[in-house]
Amino acid sequence: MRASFRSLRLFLLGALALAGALLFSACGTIGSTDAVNAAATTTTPAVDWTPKAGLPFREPVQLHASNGRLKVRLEAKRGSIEVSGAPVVATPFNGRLVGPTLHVKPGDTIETLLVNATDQDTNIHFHGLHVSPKGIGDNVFRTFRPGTTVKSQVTLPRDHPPGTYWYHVHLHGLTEGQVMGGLSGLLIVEDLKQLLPRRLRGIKERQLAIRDLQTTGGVVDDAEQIDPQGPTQRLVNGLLRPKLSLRSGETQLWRIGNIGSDLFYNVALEGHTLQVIAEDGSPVWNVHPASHLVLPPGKRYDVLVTGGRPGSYQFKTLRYDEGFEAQPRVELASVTVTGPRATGAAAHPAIPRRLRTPSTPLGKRPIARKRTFVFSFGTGRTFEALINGRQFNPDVNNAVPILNTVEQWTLVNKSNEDHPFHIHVNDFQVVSVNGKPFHANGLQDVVVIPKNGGRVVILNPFDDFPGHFVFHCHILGHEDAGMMQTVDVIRRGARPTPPPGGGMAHMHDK
Ligand SMILES: [Cu+2]
Repeated sequence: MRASFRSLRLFLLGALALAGALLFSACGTIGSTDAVNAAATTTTPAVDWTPKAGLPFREPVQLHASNGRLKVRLEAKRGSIEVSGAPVVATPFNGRLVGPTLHVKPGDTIETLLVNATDQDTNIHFHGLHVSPKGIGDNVFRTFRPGTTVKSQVTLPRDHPPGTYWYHVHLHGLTEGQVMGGLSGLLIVEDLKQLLPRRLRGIKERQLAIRDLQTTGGVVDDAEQIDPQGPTQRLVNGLLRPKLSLRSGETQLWRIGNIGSDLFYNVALEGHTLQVIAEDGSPVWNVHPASHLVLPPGKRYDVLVTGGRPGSYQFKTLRYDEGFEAQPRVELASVTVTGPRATGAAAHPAIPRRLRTPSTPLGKRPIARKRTFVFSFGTGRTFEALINGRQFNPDVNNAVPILNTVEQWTLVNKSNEDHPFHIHVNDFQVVSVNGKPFHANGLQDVVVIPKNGGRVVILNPFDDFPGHFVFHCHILGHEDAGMMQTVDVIRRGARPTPPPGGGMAHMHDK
């Protein structure tokens, strides 16, 4: 659901784009950065974007920790970048639509320097990591001002679950547009393959960071709302329908993550079964086959894929009905299975049923408290997305759990659209969906609350880390419109404190 002025605005910008394109073709090619910046700031499109389909599959830039530390500089800057073989004006990290993939091991420290070369406030969140939300940690109450360079530092526990995570900007009110502009990337906590039988530990890995890109004449309008029903291109690692291959009989580990702002995906590989070994960075309790996997924004699955009969197959997103809108069936990548059938070390048809998994079900722990949160839309003239009838208030603690207790939360959806619930710092266990017991296969950090009265009950552990953090709908247009609340986890006997920094500085400027 979005404000309706958007389509009119897009129409007007489209007309501008056409006029701009005619003007620029008369003036020749735009080569200089100044011209691009001028084009970007006036929203006059620089170039049209016609992505090339069928380029070879390519992964993002890979950055690895060494000696227990990963230092990474992430520069958010507007400019002309190449996306799937064609120029786009966007505001990504380090000049690429998909940020670098960060690789760490349990126990490592990630140190980021975010260079904010944009004209907007921003900040950073390490989605799914079980780390401290305090200080310069995974603290989304901070505001990184334009023209500043801000350090963040998180240290993963030594028993941190291995799997696929991601990072993205998380500045309330601007998150959707900034993620659309390119401020997100994958984060991999290593050693997931060590939980597999020995014969599978050397298999090839692939990262599939899925997101869409909406442009107006080749310019990503990251200052404004996105139109989730408008024309868009669904990309894998920033590529339109890239080509990849595996050998018949070969098993690969695919790390599939939805790092986009708003859209759901419902992925499937024609003629193949996806064997899920981790969900949201949590290794599963039972490996399970899936013909398709629903990935709302923020969701990740680590799956084993074994090449079938030689041939060409579509990796696609199937139609998915979110309620207010439905996502279409679209090809995401083209997969060639090559023959003859792999033998020896590469051939591993036997998929294990269990992993050596470190996490345990939460059901045996006592429930310290029960809470209910109702997700709905406002009825006013402006678009408002609400939890318990309210928009996000940066100065209020909405829940104050006691450290190292488990709470049972009931999440209710009183709107006509699915809402993917996400909470920072701790993973939860789903115990029922729409009144039916849910046999969880592990912990997770994103769950869809079904539309039209849907009800999800979760067990929420508040382990290890006191401090303030948030839970929210991960359709970022909804989060920006207010569908977010604050948790303050306190030690038993302690008093809650106001959210840090007097809330979020940028919200007090207005
Ligand atoms: Cu939502």
